[in-house]
Amino acid sequence: MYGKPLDAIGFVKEFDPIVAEMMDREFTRQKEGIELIASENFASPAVIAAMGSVLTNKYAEGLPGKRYYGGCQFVDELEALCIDRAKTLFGAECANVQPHSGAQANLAVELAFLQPGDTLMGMSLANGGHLTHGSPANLSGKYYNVVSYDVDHETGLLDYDQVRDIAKKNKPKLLIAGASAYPRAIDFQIFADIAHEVGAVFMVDMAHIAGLVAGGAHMSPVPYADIVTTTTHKTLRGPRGGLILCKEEFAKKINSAVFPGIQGGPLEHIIAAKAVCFREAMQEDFKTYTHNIVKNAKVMAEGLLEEGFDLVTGGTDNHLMLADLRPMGISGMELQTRLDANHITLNKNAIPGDPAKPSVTSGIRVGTAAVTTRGMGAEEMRRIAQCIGMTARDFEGTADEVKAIVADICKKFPLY
Ligand code: DSN
Repeated sequence: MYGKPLDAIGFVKEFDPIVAEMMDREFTRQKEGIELIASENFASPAVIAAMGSVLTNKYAEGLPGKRYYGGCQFVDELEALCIDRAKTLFGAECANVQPHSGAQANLAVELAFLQPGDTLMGMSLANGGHLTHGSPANLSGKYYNVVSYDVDHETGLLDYDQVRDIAKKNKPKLLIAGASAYPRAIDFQIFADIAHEVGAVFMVDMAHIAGLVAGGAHMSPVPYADIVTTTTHKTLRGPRGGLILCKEEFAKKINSAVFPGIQGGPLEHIIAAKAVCFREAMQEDFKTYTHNIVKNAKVMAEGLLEEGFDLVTGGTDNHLMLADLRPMGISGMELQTRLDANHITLNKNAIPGDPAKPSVTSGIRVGTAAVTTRGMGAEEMRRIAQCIGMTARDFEGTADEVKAIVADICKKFPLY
């Protein structure tokens, strides 16, 4: 599917060599490094071209056919197409393609269904949830009465009985499933049953797994949830942005919560790129890509175990895994810093019940979406796992060898 992206950097350089040089250094970093951040990916040249287009010039507050500005006839067509594609791709009744991000999508849902002080239940940030699922540092934690569920600190697994008990005791108005750092499949049917038992609206934030869902590599939450939110740039591999899917009965509430509730003008250039992304995700090769992400994650997990890492839950069902570094005697921050120096990018991550500060952590999160997009397979996963092991055990002694392996892999699997 890849051609080459347009020469945006060269174009910028003609007027602004300072910005162009910064863009170029970032592009070089992407090309010459191994990207393991579980929430990142490489968008296609067509997605990137749509983002960098004249559509950015247009104001279009409102919805297709009901705008507050003139001249919206073409962006109306485009946004309507994007909505249709989102509905088709995920089998949803309704879609709002305007959220600028996943965080905006989540806040819109919370605004739509909760009054300040109402009870919101989500997975705690420290155990793999997201800021917008009720973290005290986020608006969701400040405006609503938050009750959180954790994973079991021994097994690292979701304890659905615990979720049910907490829900029954606290009767949340909104129950959120979905995570930023959970390596196993989530059973949305059980969550839906719990939500129904306590009369909660059930929302799934599928941001991390949206691509897997689109490609059939993870159970879809759409048949079970009242509302599904997502980003469009993680495993889904589109532009940086958000999306809300919902049942017909909630569409009006959701649409007004997005605009005028929390946003002004939609980003029509990003909406065009979302439409391109959805078309890409309907292709046969996208299915293959998503199944390969999961295969690669399993091989990476085996490789990390062989290197002596302890994996939370012992492995992965999706695109990511969490390594508990305590047996290796190194913090997440230290390993992230060392790997950065060796041109391997990932992020430090708290592990369940982590005794270390969030800025330090005892773990790392490893994702395989971006390396799969570059075409890498089992052999590369094993080599990368070895590089992570070498870097953790003997950074100074192995740095040259690791950098050479990274350079070799990147040369064999060029980005674009
Ligand atoms: N920041 C994203 C992640 O890395 O998982 C979640 O929004």
